[in-house]
Amino acid sequence: MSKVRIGVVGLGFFAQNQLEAWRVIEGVEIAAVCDRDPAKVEAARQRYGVERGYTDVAEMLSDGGIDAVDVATTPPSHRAIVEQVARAGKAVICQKPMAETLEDARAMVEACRRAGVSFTVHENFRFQRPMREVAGLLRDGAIGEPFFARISFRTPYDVFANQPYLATESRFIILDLGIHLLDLARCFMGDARDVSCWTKRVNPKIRGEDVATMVLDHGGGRTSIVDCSYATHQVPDPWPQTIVIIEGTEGTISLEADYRLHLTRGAEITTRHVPPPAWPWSKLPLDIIQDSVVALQKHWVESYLAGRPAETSGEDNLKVVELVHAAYADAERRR
Ligand code: NAD
Ligand code: 89V
Repeated sequence: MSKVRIGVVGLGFFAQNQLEAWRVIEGVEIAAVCDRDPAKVEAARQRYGVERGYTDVAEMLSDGGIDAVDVATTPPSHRAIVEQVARAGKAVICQKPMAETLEDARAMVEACRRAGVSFTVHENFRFQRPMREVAGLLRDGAIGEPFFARISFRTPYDVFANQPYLATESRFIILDLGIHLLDLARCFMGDARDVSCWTKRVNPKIRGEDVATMVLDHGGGRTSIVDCSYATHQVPDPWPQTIVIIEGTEGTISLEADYRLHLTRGAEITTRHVPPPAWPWSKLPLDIIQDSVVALQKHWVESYLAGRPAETSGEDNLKVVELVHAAYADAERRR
């Protein structure tokens, strides 16, 4: 069977993980790479052995020979590129956040629906190995009916060193990082119908908020707390690990630092170590994120070949984008 031919657009900091991942996944090939910066195109062509390189998405699409486009550019460009790819009739994967505004996100989902192309958001946190384990325990009923969750990501890590654009955005932590955690909350507790939110900027050198606390109502008395901070003094720094606690009618699941997963039922506790598998390009401590990229892209290939939407389809991810904007609106109202 012929391979699925991928065109990767945006060859910056994070795309390197996506390119590495495509190379180890069976049944796909990187058919072309594209970035508006010609030096990045040349570097990616050399490094990943890709014949075709472009500085313009339209040119890449009109040359054909591509089944799907993997968009790894920064958010302001996402809508235009996704709409362009949809018009060309190709499947599209787009990095999170799908868009900066709800209006753009809705338009993107609609454009893909109208064009009849599959649209997936690269929302990878739910594909982290420990998160798959937590979801499996919940699915198996290991803690009965979950009624409370806390999903927490707190760090002093200097995220602006690799992603300087994050320091100048008026909205930072919820849109960039909280979005992953809100998706995890949905994955574990079901869709949320309401969110309350408090935000704060601690770092005076950045423009947006770097601390957020959100409380979600999942219906039926089920609640979760989603909290994140890039301003927390903590040694050792857990970045980029997410800490999870889920309480249920029959037990508690707790994912602690260093991938220690505890299951408590009554007076009994069992503990397992669930670190991510290592890949040749894994670089601690980002290995947890790097492996989740492989897992998401593998899932995408399976879904694409089976003709079904991926778990993180555009339509599904719209619910996370809605939560992000509801959280900002609530935080604004309180201020
Ligand atoms: P970056 O600035 O390092 O790279 C973006 C690249 O896109 C640049 O090389 C830029 O030249 C190129 N680009 C921008 N607009 C373009 C256009 N219209 N046409 C062609 N090329 C264009 O950014 P980054 O930090 O790699 O972030 C990229 C995306 O990845 C963002 O959406 C970010 O939120 C996401 N990200 C996701 C994760 C994750 O774990 N899922 C982690 C980090 C970043
Ligand atoms: O998703 C992000 O933008 C990254 C992280 C490494 C936390 O995944 O900052």
